[in-house]
Amino acid sequence: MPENTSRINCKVLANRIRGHALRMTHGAKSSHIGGCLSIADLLGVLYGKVLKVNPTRPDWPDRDRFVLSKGHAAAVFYATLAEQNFFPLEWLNTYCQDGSPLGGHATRGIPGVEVSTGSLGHGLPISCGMALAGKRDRQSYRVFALLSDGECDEGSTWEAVLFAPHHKLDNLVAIVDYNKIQSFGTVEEVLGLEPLAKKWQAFGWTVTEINGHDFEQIEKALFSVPFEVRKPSCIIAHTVKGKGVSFMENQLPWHYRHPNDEELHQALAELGVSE
Ligand SMILES: Cc1ncc(C[n+]2csc(CCOP(=O)(O)OP(=O)(O)O)c2C)c(N)n1
Ligand SMILES: [Mg+2]
Repeated sequence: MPENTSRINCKVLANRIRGHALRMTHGAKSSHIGGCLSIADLLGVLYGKVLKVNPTRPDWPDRDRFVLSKGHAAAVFYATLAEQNFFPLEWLNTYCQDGSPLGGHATRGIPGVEVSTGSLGHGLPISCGMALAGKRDRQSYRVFALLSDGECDEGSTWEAVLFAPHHKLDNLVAIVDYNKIQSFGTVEEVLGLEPLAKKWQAFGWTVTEINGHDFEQIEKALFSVPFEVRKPSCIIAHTVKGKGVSFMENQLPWHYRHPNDEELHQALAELGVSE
């Protein structure tokens, strides 16, 4: 079975993609570095170990599907795909520049990107469709959707949360990046979600809560899916927006701000990656 051939240590991968995302948002003067850094460890494990994908054949029919529902975190997603050889690393230098294939939100057509996302609240509904198609076609692939906590404010997300258990989609995994911050305020200030796990459970999902920066916990959860047969799985990952860069952690402005020269230098030094 063709699978990802370029597997590297998940922690190393997570650190590298943090470095790329910092350089990309600095170079493009673009937003969303905070929400990129909160999912780097999840992406490191997903692409380093879990997903059955093949960069030389991105449309391999049996591949697992990954949907970055929080499509504004495109920089770190593109960095992951480039590190995994879906396309050349050099493309990352063109991020958000005129004529580049890589825009500021995840875009279908770029090798490894299943769905265009960025308009929040669509990733889980689309993932439900993919999972239902897989069941009906008797395919073995799984569908992993990575959502933001902000997307749990949206009705379309909750329609999908209702839909998946009804259709017994145990090939579907929703991962919530619960970094507790949205664009202009904390989740608690904007629209509180608690008790979040109980809400997903009440809709019929099997739920586990993890520290989304603890590699053992991430791996254990992702290798245990489906948690129950005939039920979709939800992983609520408690994360830190801006994780890995001291002055970005839990700081609201880094949803929109890009690092200047000095901040980039300091951030890369903290991560121990080259300029
Ligand atoms: C439907 C929709 N409404 C508004 C936006 C603008 N927007 C971009 S990111 C964001 C919220 C950021 O918070 P969250 O969703 O929690 O993302 P994260 O913290 O993971 O970056 C919003 C409202 C959007 N992309 N799509
Ligand atoms: Mg958030």
